[in-house]
Amino acid sequence: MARAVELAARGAGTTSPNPVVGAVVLAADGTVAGEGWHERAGGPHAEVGALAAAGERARGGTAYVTLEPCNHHGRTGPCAQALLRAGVARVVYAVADPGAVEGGGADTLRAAGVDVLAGVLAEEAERVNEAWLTSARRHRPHVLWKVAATLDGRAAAADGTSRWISSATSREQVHDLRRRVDAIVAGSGTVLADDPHLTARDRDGALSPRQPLRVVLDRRGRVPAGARVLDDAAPTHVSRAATPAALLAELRERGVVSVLLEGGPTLAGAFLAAGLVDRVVAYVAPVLLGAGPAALSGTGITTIADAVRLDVDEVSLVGGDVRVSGRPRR
Ligand code: AOF
Ligand code: ZN
Repeated sequence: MARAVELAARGAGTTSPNPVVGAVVLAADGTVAGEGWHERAGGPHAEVGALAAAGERARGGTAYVTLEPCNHHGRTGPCAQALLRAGVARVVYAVADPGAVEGGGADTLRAAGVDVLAGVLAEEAERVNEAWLTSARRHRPHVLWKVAATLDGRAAAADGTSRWISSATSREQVHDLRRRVDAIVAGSGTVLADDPHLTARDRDGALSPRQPLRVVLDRRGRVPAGARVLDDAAPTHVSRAATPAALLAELRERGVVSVLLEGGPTLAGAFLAAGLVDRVVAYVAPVLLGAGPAALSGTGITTIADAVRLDVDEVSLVGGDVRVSGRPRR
């Protein structure tokens, strides 16, 4: 299953609106007979790739899959049936498919006499597929809030200058984050203050082949026609949605599964206050200012008992910055 999770990760950034899924098929003697992963929506499911590679060796064998095999006729046939046709004796999967139509593959397999085991390495498989699972369970896009701040929690100096607080390596990593999401969201305040481009670029500034949708929340129509975010480097959606929830509903309508929330402090505060931040990635730079705007505001929190606390699952050093990633506790 650990290998299946590794295979699933190969699809990161290319499968939307579909999940990332990995599969390994063992022959009856326990040797690896085939591997597969899902590469893009509309393409073959992970199980189908692994079964094709295994051929006749799948008969009497075991399939390890990171997501419960599907039960539906969608763009491709149901994997539960493909596993039965291949004569697999045992299916081990990590996470149940929350889909009303897609789910239920485990029951189909059990009813046909296959030995089914669920929940193996569920935590790892949840993590690799976090965006899609959140979207499928909550019926709204997954929201990752990325923030860069000084050690004393500021996003800029008192005169508004902010280039640069975080390291060059941290800023490159942000482009990796952008490449993996369907949409980047910023508020009109950030667009007016920084005139960001909100595109995914490589080291020498060239645009990545796949660009996320740029989204600007501009309730009062303040964004000027010449803003860089409105150029033709990538599609842009200017929204007048009244709340973060309404904005996410609009984005879901457009097929968005994952959102990177980038700016600024007030918009992030509104998302947090609404319980609509699923993961925080903070680049904390070893830099002190002592004055200047906070990296987060407008949460409405006034007392320590109401603080948003994170369950941190990753801490690393990135070009001298401390990168902290975690999920707000609900
Ligand atoms: C995938 N890849 O490897 C597996 C999936 O759009 P369709 O017809 O390809 O069906 C997508 C659904 O199938 C998906 O939302 C999930 O419920 C299930 N399993 N999907 O894209 C895969 N195993
Ligand atoms: Zn399938």
